[in-house]
Amino acid sequence: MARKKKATKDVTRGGDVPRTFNATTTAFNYTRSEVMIPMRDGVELFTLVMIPHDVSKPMPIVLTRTPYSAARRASRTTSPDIAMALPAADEALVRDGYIRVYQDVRGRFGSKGRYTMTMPTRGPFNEGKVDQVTDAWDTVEWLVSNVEGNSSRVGITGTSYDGLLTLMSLLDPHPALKAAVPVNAMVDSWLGDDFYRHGAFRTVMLEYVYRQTASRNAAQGIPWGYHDFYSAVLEAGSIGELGRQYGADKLPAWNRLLEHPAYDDYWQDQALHKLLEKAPRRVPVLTVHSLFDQEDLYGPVLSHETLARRDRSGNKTHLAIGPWCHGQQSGEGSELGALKWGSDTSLEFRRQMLLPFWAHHLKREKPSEPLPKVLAFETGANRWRQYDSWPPTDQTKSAHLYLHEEGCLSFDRPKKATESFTEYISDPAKPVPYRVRPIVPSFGGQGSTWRRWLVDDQRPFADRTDVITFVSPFLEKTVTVSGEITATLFASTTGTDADWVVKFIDLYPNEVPAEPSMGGYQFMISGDILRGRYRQSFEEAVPIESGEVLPYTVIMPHVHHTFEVGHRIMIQIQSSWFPLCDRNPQTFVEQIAWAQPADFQKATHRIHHTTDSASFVELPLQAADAQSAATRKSRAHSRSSARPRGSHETSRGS
Ligand code: PG9
Repeated sequence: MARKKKATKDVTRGGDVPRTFNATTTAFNYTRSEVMIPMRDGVELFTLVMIPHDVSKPMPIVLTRTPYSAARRASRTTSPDIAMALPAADEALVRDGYIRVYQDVRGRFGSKGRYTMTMPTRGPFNEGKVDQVTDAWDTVEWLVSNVEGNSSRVGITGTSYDGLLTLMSLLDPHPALKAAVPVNAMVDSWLGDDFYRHGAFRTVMLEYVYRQTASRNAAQGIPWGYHDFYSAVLEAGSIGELGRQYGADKLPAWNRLLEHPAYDDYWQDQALHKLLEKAPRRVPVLTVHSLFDQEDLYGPVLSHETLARRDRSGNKTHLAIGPWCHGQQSGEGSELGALKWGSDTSLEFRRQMLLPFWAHHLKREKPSEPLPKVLAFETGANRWRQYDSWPPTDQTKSAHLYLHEEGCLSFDRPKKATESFTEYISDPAKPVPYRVRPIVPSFGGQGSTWRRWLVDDQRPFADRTDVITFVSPFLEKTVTVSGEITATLFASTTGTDADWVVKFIDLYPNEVPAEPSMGGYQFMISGDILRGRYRQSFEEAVPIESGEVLPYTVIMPHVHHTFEVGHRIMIQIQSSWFPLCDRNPQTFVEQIAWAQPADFQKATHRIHHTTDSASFVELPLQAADAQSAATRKSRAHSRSSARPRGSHETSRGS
């Protein structure tokens, strides 16, 4: 006789959590799989594959490789809709029948293996058998062989670090790789992306390296103990000391950055625009560049130039330039800080350029009109323009805008033969802030507005005695600048080293009726720093001869901007940009990262404006503007020129 099971009221026995529980996914319009893909050295990489249902044809794959967690990119909600689980910009892709794949690079998050930050390609700085080039190759091979329903056509894309990985996949592209979209890619991190800006160290990188390498999962942020990053960096003294205080001297990636202050073989061997020179030029590439990218302002244009030069067919290389901060092309793009562009430029780019590019190369759907080689948003005029090349040198003429006495700017060369300079005292104890304080730590800080700092109003700095300003008369005609600008400063210092920061600014009319808060706004179109010790060669630091008038060439980020009638052009010059960049002690020392308190000395700097030492900014002006600049040459360059009639018609954001 079967024994009767004793009834129990105990609800705690097995606990409430079953050993296995599979959620019902019948309503889901996609399959999400997590796979470990083996690389050639046996290391397995965590990969998330999102396959939309209800697509009858084989589907192309769009892959992103990242150090920032694949799982986080594809787990937004528990909705049955694939688009709800993915970043917003992926919606159009998955609706359109693409398989979306995200992968953690080796040593990060779900992937096995060891992480090396911005791992150099195989060579003197990586003696192993694998790198991001082989990992991309092995991943594509696995995906086309194993993912159900794929069409054997793969595209790769990513922003910033993921953009660097995108470009690396082009160094030895798998045959199934048919298109690439590097966005805001870090390409040359000494010249101007992320780690250095022409020799000046970007202190914000401490925060980045710490988060990236203190743990596998980016779980640890720096315990700053400061709301104002300015004070944190200033009080530490040197950047080496700052890192040491937070234990970063135990992080190999941090030490590597400080060990290579000059543009040595470590940086040059990794510079992707140089590596791409030797790579096969087979894969169509759409490069995306943001005009106000607070992190990677140089890379995209540099790598595009190499790719375009090496594209013999002339039809595999495209460039999109938008009025965005880092990564903004994938979000909402109708404004940045106080600047309004009049429409959602990010959406326009994705619809007009990105999706047709993928469709053309991954689905073989020809666009109704050939895609422009260059699609560039012109700030100021707030419109998209198309060009055959970037910079559009066939449409521009170089013009020199000279610095003059009494803070004037003009296309005329100064006439004075001697003794004409503007002088300021640069005190490392009171460096010029790059933003209005308090400056909340960039990446991790609560309430940080780091993403939009490049468009901050520069007015608060113009009044400092250690920031000198030069202003043009009110413009009577529009002036359009397209391409790279450089400043040549003839400067002298009482110190033996110095930094030179040049900011190129659109000075708004005193009143802007359509948007009163923009009256007198100082909009920095471009700006950069040169560490004076690298004036002769980026590869070698040499002291400055105290008191000597020497030329310094400050290379600045590309612009595509129209100064409207009634606006003025302004140049600001200063010798610190803190704590965006570390302080120059102004006394020559071998290692600025480890400068001692006594090395930081006040110095008097002079910017000269005589006929022979005529400091100027070189501008690529659109041809018509260059002509009218030439005819304006003989006009007076008085700062007090009357405001022209009609300046109230200045339009913004329309
Ligand atoms: N700009 C970031 C970065 C890339 C590579 C190295 C260091 C920083 C990024 O957004 O990925």
